[in-house]
Amino acid sequence: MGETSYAIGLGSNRYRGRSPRATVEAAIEALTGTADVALVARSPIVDTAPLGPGSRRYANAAILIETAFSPSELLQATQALERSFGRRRTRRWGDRILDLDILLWSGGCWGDAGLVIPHPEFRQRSFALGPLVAIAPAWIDPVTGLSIRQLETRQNRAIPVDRASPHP
Ligand code: PH2
Ligand code: MG
Ligand code: MG
Repeated sequence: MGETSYAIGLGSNRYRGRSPRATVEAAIEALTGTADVALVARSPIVDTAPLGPGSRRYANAAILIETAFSPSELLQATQALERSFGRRRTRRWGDRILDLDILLWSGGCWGDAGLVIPHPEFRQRSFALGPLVAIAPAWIDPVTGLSIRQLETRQNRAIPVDRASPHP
């Protein structure tokens, strides 16, 4: 009743008392271990090469959740969790203890000063699409009209999404 689904991408590539993989595991438990957020599905945690200036490999995963939170409320919750794990905002794409990105939501598109859904770059990132395809292959990206499976296939073949037909 009034529940909304979201896909969340998780990433970690810094040790802080525990490994990136254990950090991602703990973050999934922390985010979904409350009455406000229910875990629907989770991907395996994968080990990925850093995209951008990061110096260490990442542990990445994706989860599907259900919650009555609006996108803004969920962003507040995910940012509070990032802070509680010790995240400090430094340079864009720098190494991070915990990154929680709202990738998709069942309401379609959202955009305000602090948050854009779908995540503007998830279609180009195999570390987001790989975990996502494990939990939501048939979810339709409202921007391109393509399913997550189609986006992941195209990403692997390196066909730019903006040249891909939405109705193959
Ligand atoms: N996140 C970034 C930048 N680069 N690379 C990998 N492999 N995984 C990530 O989660 C990641 C990244 C910015 O959020
Ligand atoms: Mg990110
Ligand atoms: Mg982020």
